[in-house]
Amino acid sequence: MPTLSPFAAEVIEGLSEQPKRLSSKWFYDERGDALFQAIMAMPEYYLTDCEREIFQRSGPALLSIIAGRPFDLIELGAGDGSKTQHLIEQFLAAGARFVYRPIDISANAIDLLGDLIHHRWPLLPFEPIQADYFTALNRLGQSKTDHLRLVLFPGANIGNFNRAEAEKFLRHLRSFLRPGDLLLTGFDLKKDPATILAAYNDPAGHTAAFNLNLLARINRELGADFQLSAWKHWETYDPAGGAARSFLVADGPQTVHLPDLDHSITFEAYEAICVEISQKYSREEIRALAAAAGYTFVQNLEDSRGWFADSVWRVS
Ligand code: AVI
Repeated sequence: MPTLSPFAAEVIEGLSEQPKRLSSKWFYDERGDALFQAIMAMPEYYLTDCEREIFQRSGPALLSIIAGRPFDLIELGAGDGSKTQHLIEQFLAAGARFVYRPIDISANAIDLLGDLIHHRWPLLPFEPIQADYFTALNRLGQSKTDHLRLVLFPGANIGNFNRAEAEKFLRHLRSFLRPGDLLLTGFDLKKDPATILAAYNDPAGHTAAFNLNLLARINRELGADFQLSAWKHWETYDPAGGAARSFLVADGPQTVHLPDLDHSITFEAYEAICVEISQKYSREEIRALAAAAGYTFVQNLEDSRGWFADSVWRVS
């Protein structure tokens, strides 16, 4: 058997489990990126607007926590950096001394962001790192600077881990930071279940297309023969636990072949694959997570509706 790529290995492992599952981290190929942009632009997906509002007005609060020290503004998964530019604008207007260090695995995203930053603020120190988060943080850990670090992990990406995985990720992140460094993490807050469900169950079908693209990607990259029309997007929200879950449900019994991997998978009628968890938090749960992962809670920066929190923690 040839050595499997990480994608192939995870697909086979997840689809061999009971219940079947796939990780949402594989959503983001080129088509998935475009579909996620469409999701962020739709009216039901409130998360992006909430966080933009927070970033538009949180510069002074963050600068008062930083208390005049020079700092590195490190952004995990910077993408197009559009929300962070609101913070940069406020930081520069207040005369703050900082270096902008976005981290992104995509060279293309870093290049586009670089063009934009150089055009808008030619004098802003800009030192991007093209790598995965932990490789980049490790590299930063070896640099000699005595700057304080303000690490941004925005966008409710933490919600795509379950509670135990989130704690493990945040602990690991802390191991690359120094006492006194700051972490800002975006959390979608628990709210009216109807509002949450609508954000993941839009009538235009963008979320369904986004989720189905995962099966299409398995077809494209692993030579499988999923029939996309035989799968239906199904969303649930559990208001007690706070998890929105996305499923793809088979509308009849079927066998999917992966000839390149010498593998096939059978599905019973109405068998479901869990493809994403989007965990929502209460304010109390955010504080508890900070403590469990080894941080001191500093402050929640919230939007005017109280739907989203960018929570600021200090490395204890
Ligand atoms: C990237 N992540 C925070 C999104 C979320 O809300 O869980 C992904 C997403 N899935 C469906 N819509 C958006």
